[in-house]
Order: sequence, then structure tokens, then C-alpha cells
Amino acid sequence: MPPAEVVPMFSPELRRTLGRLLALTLMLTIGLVATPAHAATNLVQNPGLEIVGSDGFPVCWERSGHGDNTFTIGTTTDAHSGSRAMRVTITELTNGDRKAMMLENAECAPRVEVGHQYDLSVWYKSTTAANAVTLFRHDTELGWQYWLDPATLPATGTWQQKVVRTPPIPANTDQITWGVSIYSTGTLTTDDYSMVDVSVPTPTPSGCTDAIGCTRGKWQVMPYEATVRGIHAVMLHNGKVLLVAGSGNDPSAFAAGTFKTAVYDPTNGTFTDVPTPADLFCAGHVQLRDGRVLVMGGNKDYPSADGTVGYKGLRNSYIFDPATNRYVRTNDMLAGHWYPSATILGNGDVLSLGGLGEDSTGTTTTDYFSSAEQRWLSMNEVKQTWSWWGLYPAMVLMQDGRLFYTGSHTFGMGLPGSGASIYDYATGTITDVPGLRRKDERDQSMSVLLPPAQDQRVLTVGGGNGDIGATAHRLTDIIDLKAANPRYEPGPLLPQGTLTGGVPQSGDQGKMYVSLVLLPDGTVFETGGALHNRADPVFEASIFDPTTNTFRAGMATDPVPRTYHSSAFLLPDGRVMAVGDNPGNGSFDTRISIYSPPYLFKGPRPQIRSVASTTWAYGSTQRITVNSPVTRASLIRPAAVTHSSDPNQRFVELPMTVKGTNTIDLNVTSNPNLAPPGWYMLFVHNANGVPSVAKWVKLG
Ligand SMILES: [Cu+2]
Repeated sequence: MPPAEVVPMFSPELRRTLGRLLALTLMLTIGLVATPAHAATNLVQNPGLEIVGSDGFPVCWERSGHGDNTFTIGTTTDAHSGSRAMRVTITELTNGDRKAMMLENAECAPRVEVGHQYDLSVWYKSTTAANAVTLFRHDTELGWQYWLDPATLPATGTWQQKVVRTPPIPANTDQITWGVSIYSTGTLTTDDYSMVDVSVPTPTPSGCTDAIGCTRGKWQVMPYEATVRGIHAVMLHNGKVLLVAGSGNDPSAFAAGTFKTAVYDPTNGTFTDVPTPADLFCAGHVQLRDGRVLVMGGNKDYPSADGTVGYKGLRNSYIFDPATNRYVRTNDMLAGHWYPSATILGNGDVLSLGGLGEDSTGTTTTDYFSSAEQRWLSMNEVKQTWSWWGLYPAMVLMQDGRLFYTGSHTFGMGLPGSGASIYDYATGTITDVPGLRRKDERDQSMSVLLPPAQDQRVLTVGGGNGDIGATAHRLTDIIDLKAANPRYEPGPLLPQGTLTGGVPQSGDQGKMYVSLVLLPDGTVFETGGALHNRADPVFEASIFDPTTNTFRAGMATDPVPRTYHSSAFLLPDGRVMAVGDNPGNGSFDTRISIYSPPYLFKGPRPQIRSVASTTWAYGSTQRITVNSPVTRASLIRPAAVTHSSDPNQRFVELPMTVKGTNTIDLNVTSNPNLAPPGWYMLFVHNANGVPSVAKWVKLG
């Protein structure tokens, strides 16, 4: 895996000065001035490396990289065209990488426009396959930052061209630089770089097939109801949905030992009952790398009649197999967990934290499931911090393998600290993260890793405080986990909706029990929620656009209230399904609603005609064919959601190499922390944002 950071060889000031001098040389030499970006203009300065400064090094380029290695970076006459190419040779390497990069300054770094996409092309030869295209972006507020590695390059003894399309340029970005890294011993030669704006103007909405659907989308309440209380929902890789109720928050069902699970088929509306071995009500769940579902914890007992003892957590754990529709028991966890977190790591293992234990007190034991050994590790095998994380703490895997506790949780207010933190399991350290507003009013808020996962930004929305009955608020906060010292910054206010009877929300009124669903066009659908603890449903839905950090308000609203014990999630056909509602009177709404977003009313959908392989390796290139031009491809991890909590949900960009209209090579990340192993939904979408139906692929 290529390292994510580059330590400059010169101080920033010296580098800027050198850059200006070299750029001046460049302009004097060939009279080049910056040209505005438009199609077919090569935006790379000195792309053939033919113009060198007094030091013999190509102007607008620099030697870069880091780590403990022995290397040379300079020009060679072994060129693809002209008389010079760039050669990077590493003769000894303990760690790190080396590369020639475009200079990070105003004159040399290519200028970009937010939302546009660019085809990057380079000719290269390499004696090793340990090469990657590496991108940096200039943030107008934060300065130069590592962005992503959109492609890896195989070894080749003859000149080969690599072309890769960038994701849409993120907000606040005005320039990018890039180069090719080598991170093993060997020789990499590059030449004839180019960068071309390939953005297609967004078509006018003449493709609209339905004026209302086109702007607001449409909901359909199914003409049947779920056979179980849909408190937990898992999108299975066979296209069906696992709905887990356990006792379903019904003490009489618990007393009778009646625990329920059903597998729902959205294509034909059928339900298949699954024998349920324990009360999996308020368990945790996550897909394992083979697509089976690991379920941990759950409800050992309801509160005592006199209210002095609360809910108790099970130590039981099961694996649900979609091939057989059966649960198989694993060994027990170290501690009971009622409302545990469940996060899959880059190696396929699972960390589970928090919840209530067998005696109803808070569980401070870390539980760790080994993918290789298919068991929960014993006490002496797990690194313990004995920290109290609350209930359903939202733990998001970061690209460096650490976990980000977003501050979203269920109940359990009043934890010490700033309300968010970074947890490094490897070292057992927990670092407070500042900036989250009203940290003690984040009960039943929701957090999501924004598209694309490579940008490492998390959005946290709404929440309340069920313990004191506080009114849910409209705050959203956004954090960039790539920053040197990440901190939440205020995001836009959540749009307001209406309460029962059509009463409009006012002032600070927002929602708890909110659902956030990543859509295949790279936006986030926000739906459902309530103003107070198990009361006052809010009818409001919007679409958040991560490239502009804004909400598009006024989406169609689910006719069914979706408050406590409700969830919404993406179906592989691009629609959104919503289940559950468990208001304070103890009733439960088993209706199913399905939302068709506006993109399904904007003309023909592109189709993925073929996928060369459905088993994908990290760092590989995967060929697909489509029936019409597409602008973007992604992998979306299928939902495993409950209580506004699905910290494994993610949209992983697949930078494209376009081989013609209908053949596309997809560049798969080499970093398993960006896309943990497992089954994913592969989507493409066209210039109008209309997505395909997904194909299922297994990564890692
Ligand atoms: Cu619950």
C-alpha cells in the first residue's frame, strides 16, 4: 500500500521560492501563460519534461517522497517522446516511497474547477508493480493536502499509457498536483503527462419523465406489511433484506420466548421466517468478508418491574448465513452487549464496543472477532482500554486503520470529553476530537462517512436527549479526518419539515432518529425522525451534496412516521427502503415504504452489461462494459443498520480509465481500510446523475 503522506525535500518557503524561479524560467523559455481550463487543453505544465532549469531538473517538477530508502530522481534520455523522461530509482528500501511531483505553487500546479473531473494520463515503464498515481489537492482554507491514489500501475518493460479519471473535484479546491510513486526497490520511468477536463455540462432536465418525481422523488407504501418488527435491517448480497426483531421490544413476546427474524425479498414482496435462537433485539451486526452476517449481543432481560434494574445485555453471538437462512452460534463474547457497536476492520476482523452488560451496567470490555479464526478472542488476546463508549457508539474505520467515534450514539448522554474521539486499537490510545456542538444532545443522531470514502469526511446530523426529553435540534457538523488535527466544523442547518397535522417546525426544531443513506450518485438522502423522545414524528426529507456542503430541501416525505426503531437504507436497484416505528405507546408500525429518488425520473438508466470478474483484489484494475456513456463508478457497502447507526456504510470511489464509450477499467483502491473486505454494490451513473442497477462484487 503506498504511504499517504509526502514529506517535502525542501522547506515550504524554499520550495515556493524555487517554484517561482522555475516557473519564471518556464514562462521566459517558452512564453507559456496559464490558460483557462477547457476540454482538450493539457493542464500539466512542462508535461514532456523537456524544459530544465539551471540545475538540470525539469521546471515545475520536484523530487518528493519520504521514508528510509536510497534513491535517485532525475532525467533520462530514455524518453517516450522528445529527449527527456523522468526516472526514479530506489536501490534500497526499508519503508516509504519516492516520486517526481508537480510543484505545489500557483504557477505550476494545474488549476481545477469544483465538481469537474479530469483524465490524467502518463506514459511509463517500471521494473516493479509497486507504483501508484498520487494526487494532492490545494484547499483554499487548509492548504495543500494529500487527496487520494486513484490507480496502481503494473510492471512493464515497454512504454505503456495509464489513464485514470479523477473523482469530482471537492469543494474549496482550486489546484491539484500529481505524480507516480514507487514504493519498492526498482526503476520507474515516466514521460508525456497530460490532464484534460472531461466534464460534460449537466444536461437541462429535459430528460424528466415526471415533473414532480424529477424534483422531489416519490414514495410508495407497500400494499403489505412486514411479518416481523423491522428493528434491524441488513442488505444481503443475494438482494434480500434480513429483518431482525428478536422480541421486538415487546416484553410479552420475551416472556413467551418468541423471537423473530424474517428474510424479505423486495423484488416480489415475500417474507421467509428464520428460526431465531435468542433475543437479538438491540444486538449489533455487520457483514463479514464472505457476506455472512455476524450478530453480537442482544437482550438478556427487560427491566425489572420496579424499575431499579434496566435492560441486560447478552454475551451470545451468531452468524447468519444467507445461503441457508439459518443462524449458527459462535463462541460467546467476553461481556454482555445490549446496543453494541460493530465495525469491520481492513483485515476483516470486527471490533465491538459499548452497550449494557449482563448486570445492566455499562460494558467497558472491548470485544474482538477474528476473521481468520472465526471466533471472539479471549481476554488475554484483546487489547483493553476499559473505556465506556455508551450505547451504539458510531465507530467509523479511518483510512489509517484507527476508529473515529463520531459522537453519534443512542441514550447514554454525559460521557466525558468533547463527545468525539479517535481510538487507535493498535496502541490503545484515545484522542479527544473537538468541535462537535451540543455533544450531550446527540442521542439518536446519525453520522455517515461522506462520499467518496477517499475524502475521509464525516457528517453528523441532528439528535436530541431522550433522558431529559429535550427538543431535537437542527445542527449538523462536518469533520475532515485527513487534517493534521481533525476537528468538527459547523455544517448547514438541517431543513425543517412539518409535524403531525401539518404544523411547520420553527426555530431550532430539528430531529432525532434521523436516517442518512448514501446514494449511488454520490449524494446523501436524509429522511425520517422525530422532535422528541418516541414522540412527534417530523415529516421532512432532503438530499445533502458533499461537493457543495448543502442540503437540497423539499424532497418527498415518507407517509409513514419513522421515529424510534426505524431505519432507511439503499436497495441495489437505487431505491431507498424504510422500516420501523415504535412510538412511546409501545405500538409498532410494520409498514414498508420505498423511495424512488429524483434520478429515477430523469430518463434512461445506464446498464452495466458485464463485469469481467465478481471477485476483486485490492489494487487491481477491473474491466466492465456499459450500454451508454457513464461518468462515475463506485462501490457502496450494503447496509447493516439499526437505531440510526450504520458506521460501516461507505461509498468508495472507483476512478475510471475510459477505454472507449462502452468499455471502462475501474481502479480499485489498494487500501483495505478505505474499503474493508466483503460484498459491495457496484454502481455507475451518467452525466445526468442517473445510476445503474448495481452488480454485486466481492472485494478482498
Ligand atoms: Cu432499541
